[in-house]
Amino acid sequence: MGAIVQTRKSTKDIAELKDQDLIRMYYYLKLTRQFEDRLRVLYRQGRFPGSVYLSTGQEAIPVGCGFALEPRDAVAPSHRDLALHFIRGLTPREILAQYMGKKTGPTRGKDGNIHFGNMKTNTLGFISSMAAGMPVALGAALAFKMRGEDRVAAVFFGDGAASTGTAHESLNFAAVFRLPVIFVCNNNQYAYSVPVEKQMAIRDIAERAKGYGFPGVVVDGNDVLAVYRACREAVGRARGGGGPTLLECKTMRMSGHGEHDSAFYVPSEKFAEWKRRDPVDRFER
Ligand SMILES: Cc1ncc(C[n+]2csc(CCOP(=O)(O)OP(=O)(O)O)c2C)c(N)n1
Repeated sequence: MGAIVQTRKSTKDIAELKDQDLIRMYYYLKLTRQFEDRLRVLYRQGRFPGSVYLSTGQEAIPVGCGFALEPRDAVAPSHRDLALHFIRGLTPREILAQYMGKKTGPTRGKDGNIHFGNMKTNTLGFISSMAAGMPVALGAALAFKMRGEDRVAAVFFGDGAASTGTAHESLNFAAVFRLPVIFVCNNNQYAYSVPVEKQMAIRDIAERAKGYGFPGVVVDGNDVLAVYRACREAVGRARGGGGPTLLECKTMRMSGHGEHDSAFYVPSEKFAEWKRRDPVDRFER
């Protein structure tokens, strides 16, 4: 039996969402898209000391999960989860200050792009894209469990990171200690220039969870309601003592790895195909 594939058909948990929540979800999808479009322009104008890593095309993942988690839960966002920072209260002005290396940014000018967090909002600082946030999130989850707190931790990472040793050790550790953790993998088809089919021999990353002894779920990562529902279920399992879940959100990175990368290696048909599934347009419709 393979990984569980979830579709949007069941609306059971979505029914919990009020109109106001749906409007807020839409707000964060749009805010992230428009803010990142602006970052792209500023980068090209040479206004930032470092590079820029964007989440265009993947916004539904941090938004869907951001709404499925409670503020008391810990999140460890990846470099493609800007929406999570907005949902947890950082402002566009603060993020811009971060990119410009100003003292009004979350690292007060110590970093020029994505390496920041905010302990006041239970947002663990981003270390590296290659799964380094996983053991830290496990530490948070272990602390919650040992203290008997009703909190979970969610850690976000890419398909490339999913194949590192750290990721495998983390999945195993979480399983053995039955930690209240949600592993959210954005499978955006590329790890830098390497397509996913060239770095793993399986179709669904979620399949790996079975080898460690917990559920793996495949979800349409471009459907914010499907992501919300799948994450909500995983959060419920973690809170109830049922341990971890690996949530694989299928999506597409609709730009280069960073804005310094033209993504010349991605066939244009692939971009066109995924553009039709754009998460913001879909939710709007
Ligand atoms: C130890 C280490 N090796 C290499 C890199 C460079 N690097 C940054 S992101 C990345 C690929 C990440 O791919 P994936 O996990 O699929 O995430 P995505 O960027 O596609 O969201 C690489 C190789 C790094 N940051 N750290």
